[in-house]
Amino acid sequence: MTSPAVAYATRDGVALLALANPPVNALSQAVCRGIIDGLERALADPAVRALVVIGRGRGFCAGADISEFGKPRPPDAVHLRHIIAAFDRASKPLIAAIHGNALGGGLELALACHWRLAAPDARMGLPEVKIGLLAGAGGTLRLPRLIGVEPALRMMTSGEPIDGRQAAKQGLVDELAEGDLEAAALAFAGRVLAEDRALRRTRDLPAPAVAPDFFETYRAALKKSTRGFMAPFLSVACVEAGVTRSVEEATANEGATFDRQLGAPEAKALIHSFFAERKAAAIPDVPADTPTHKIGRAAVIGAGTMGGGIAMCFANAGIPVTLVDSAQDAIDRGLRTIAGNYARTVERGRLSRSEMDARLALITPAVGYGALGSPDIVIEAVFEEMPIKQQVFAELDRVCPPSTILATNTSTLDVDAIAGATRRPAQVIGTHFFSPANVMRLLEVVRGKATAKDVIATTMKLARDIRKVGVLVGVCEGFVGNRMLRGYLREADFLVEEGALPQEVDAAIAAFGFPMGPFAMADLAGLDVGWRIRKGKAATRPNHLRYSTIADRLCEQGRFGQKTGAGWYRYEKGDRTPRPDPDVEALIVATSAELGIERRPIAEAEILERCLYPLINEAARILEEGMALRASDVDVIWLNGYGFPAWRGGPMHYADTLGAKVIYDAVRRYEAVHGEPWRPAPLLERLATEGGRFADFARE
Ligand code: T1G
Repeated sequence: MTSPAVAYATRDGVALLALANPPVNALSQAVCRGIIDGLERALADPAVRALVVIGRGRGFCAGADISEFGKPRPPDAVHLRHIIAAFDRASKPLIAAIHGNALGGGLELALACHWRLAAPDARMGLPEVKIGLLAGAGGTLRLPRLIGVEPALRMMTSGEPIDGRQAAKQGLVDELAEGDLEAAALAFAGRVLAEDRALRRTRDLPAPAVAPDFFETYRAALKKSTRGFMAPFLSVACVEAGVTRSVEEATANEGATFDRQLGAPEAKALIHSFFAERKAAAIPDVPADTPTHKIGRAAVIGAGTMGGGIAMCFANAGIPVTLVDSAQDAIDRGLRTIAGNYARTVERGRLSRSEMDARLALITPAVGYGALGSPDIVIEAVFEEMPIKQQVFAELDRVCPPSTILATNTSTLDVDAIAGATRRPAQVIGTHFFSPANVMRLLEVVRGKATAKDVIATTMKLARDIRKVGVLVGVCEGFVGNRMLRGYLREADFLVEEGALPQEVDAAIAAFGFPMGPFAMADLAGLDVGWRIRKGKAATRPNHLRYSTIADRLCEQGRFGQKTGAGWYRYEKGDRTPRPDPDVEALIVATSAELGIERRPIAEAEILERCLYPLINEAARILEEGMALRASDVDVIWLNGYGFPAWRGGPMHYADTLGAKVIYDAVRRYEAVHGEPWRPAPLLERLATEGGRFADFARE
């Protein structure tokens, strides 16, 4: 071993440098030191005529060790760039043998080798843009020289990898290796030596030619798809330098650009999200080795929009699922919607016809519970009414084997009360999907008072298996996401009463980075959904609290949003563009007059504070109550379920960038004007007083 993380061996005059830093061979300091020591040893050993770099375990190398970013480095630290420069100077053939992931700095290491072999299903990419960065160790210079500027930019600006077959087709790898990769690499080295091939330094390959306006055009197109992100444009600039300036200048420029971006808020936010998603999987009192149940078969009750989307999640993961509804026409409608969703994905070229058919074949329609059989999990997605849910659960409890997990997709109701309708509350859990369920990545996993740990562990694992981000939350009204949303929507309504127009509030929220503002979002979801819930609560609504009636008045006029062609906005036939409607403005102005409110111009800053600070304040309460395990979980929920701008890292990360004191002082200011709904959460007050961060909050 040249270091605890890199093994060194020789075979017939070829040195083997094996990266061994599980789970993903990230380029930690120990790995970097091991590579440099191994290279120097191989170059100094006259018996060694070539060197193969290979990864042990799951893959080749997932790039720089992200967990080391921002941490102090030892004075003699080995930087990846040093390794790349040493590879460039190497006088003996260097061959990279790739299986599994070769990402970021891992691919850059391979690009600095003279030749590359890969397994057909290897995954090669420069995903740095996903953590707000860019390739910083030669990737922006070397990848275009191998595969061309446009394919290279596509990989860098999307962050999406290509597999071994594509890489071979594009010239990124020189040979595909079926079977024993190490043997193939040693054989390849043998041929290189036998044929005395000239060393093929990627950096010395000719810079690919591009049209004079190529980069301008590329940047213009990128603007449309990467709102708010800087990193993709930095990659374009570095690739441009790589084909227009000298290798030395371009390399220095890339390094400087990378180092600057490493400290940028965008990178900090996206690196925070990277680890936040992985942390969300860890439940303090449910150890990682808690036994989980195999989910070999599922069932979904209710073939409506949510039920159909949930059934697709199982089929997409290869899990057979029975889709149950009470009437044939409801089933037929549900299946038509599912088939339509798949057909659109096929049209967009993101799924083959045969894959579509295979997934549809995994969905078995059924009327009534008779055909349920023995599913390992049943997810209920029926009407959002407690008596109906309890009746369904009582029936499922009666007909399903005792081992079956019973899950509810409720978005607002008390999971414990639903569990109470069964004799197996320990097997009952909430699985709150987000619409459209087959698209949205977020899954709020709701832990009931009695939910057993193996049921929690099984459901969290299932979330990963159906490619969702599972976040564990407690039972409270609206769980985490919707509970926080209430304050945001409340204030948006009040801002409109006080002087703003829906399009002004939406513009401010969109400028902050959300895909759309609260009013356009309400029109998309349908105003009648909220209206039904508000009407259901009218009798118990506290009279002393302010309540905005504008949304109700719109609904009384039949304005339910996009589905009726009019809501807060009006919509042209077949066009989803929200258009301000003078009738709505007139209704708003009349309502303000009725309420005796003198309308005033409202600044963007106030709109943002009034909409975002209630989110943060409510999240502080949620954390105190233990309804969320950690602040980063709240971020994962808002990033994956509510469109919070990724480059801001989520509401709690954003709050920590502003500082609790700033938010607390503003909340107090609004409390003085708007009263009780703005009462600061004790945690917010404490962090403001102590100068603490939500990121460091841990519940006693
Ligand atoms: N650094 C540190 N830890 C990493 C890591 C990395 N690069 N990649 C993964 N991990 C940890 C992760 O936190 C988790 O830990 C465990 O490994 C398993 O990961 C100059 C500077 C490789 C596709 O952006 O995309 O190189 O939770 O759960 O689903 O240009 O991890 O178990 O404690 O995600 O199978 C560029 C990031 C770095 C790749 C595997 N590289 N990683 O996915 O497992 S920047 C990346 C991934 C760079 C140079 C620049 C994925 C994966 P824990 P996992 P997975």
